[in-house]
Amino acid sequence: MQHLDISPEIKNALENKQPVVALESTIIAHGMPYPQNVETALLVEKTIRDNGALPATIAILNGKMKAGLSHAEINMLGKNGPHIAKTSRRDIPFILAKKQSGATTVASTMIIADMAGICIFATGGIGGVHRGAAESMDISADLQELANTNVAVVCAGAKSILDLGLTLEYLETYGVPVLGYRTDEFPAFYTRKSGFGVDYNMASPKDIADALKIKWNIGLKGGAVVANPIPAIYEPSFSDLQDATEQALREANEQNIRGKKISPFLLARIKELTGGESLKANIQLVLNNAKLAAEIARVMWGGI
Ligand code: PSU
Ligand code: MN
Repeated sequence: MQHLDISPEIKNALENKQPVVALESTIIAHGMPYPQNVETALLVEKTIRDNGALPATIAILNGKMKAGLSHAEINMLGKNGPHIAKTSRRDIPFILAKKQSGATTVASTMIIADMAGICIFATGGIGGVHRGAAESMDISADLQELANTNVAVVCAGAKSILDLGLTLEYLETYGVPVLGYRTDEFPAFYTRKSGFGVDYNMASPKDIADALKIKWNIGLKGGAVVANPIPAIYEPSFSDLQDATEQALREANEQNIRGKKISPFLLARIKELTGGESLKANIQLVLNNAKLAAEIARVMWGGI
């Protein structure tokens, strides 16, 4: 396709049915500060390779949708972070038409992964229904994408800056399965527990891959959330995190921060307020998700 550029390595892997894991770029450009964003993105790619799959980081660069970035391209996204447009479903054609670059969210990464033929995707956390959504109507386009696009998203749940109960209700309405990897509880990103359950507790990558294959083989469109709790040793102190989250939410409200700016603002503020502890946890949970996604991709297609 004219607008899609798949790197030769990823193209070759897909043609030969080798396992590939998609990765998003909003987390690089807007989710973490430089240089930790670039270091993490490269380490995530390495983790996927070490676990027997190939990483395809997805972004829009100079008016082309890309699956599979070079290290220089990842570095460019990380360095220019805030100046790169956060690009969700609605934005894609406009960034392409203007030959600009865009950092893809979970929603737009799913779209491009699906076009490229990749169905497993690893990230940190998905967007969801924001607290106060009954007033603001702030519901991430990620949820609607999960309803429609055949890509499974391996994540550490969703942040407690969101309304997790409403997020899970929304996913239920749209028929998106929420799987817990060796857990009965939906994790809350930095923490292993949220007080909310998952639909199915999955014991192994193979069990996850088998159910996904059936879902798509029988023509049930849409994705799945594979919720993988942060390893206990990397879980930050719950009360510090809760205090930081509450304060960041208050400040966002006072400063009238809305729309696509809110998630990056809260992430950066929580990092400052926890003295960097939240960022350390964020990096570890992403690596943990990359490993699981590679394992699922591997059993889906067989090893490389
Ligand atoms: N949650 C995180 N880190 C992130 C994001 C979410 O912990 O970087 C990013 C993802 O790219 C996600 C996007 O798709 O924020 C959701 O933004 P919004 O709520 O504006 O749809
Ligand atoms: Mn939003």
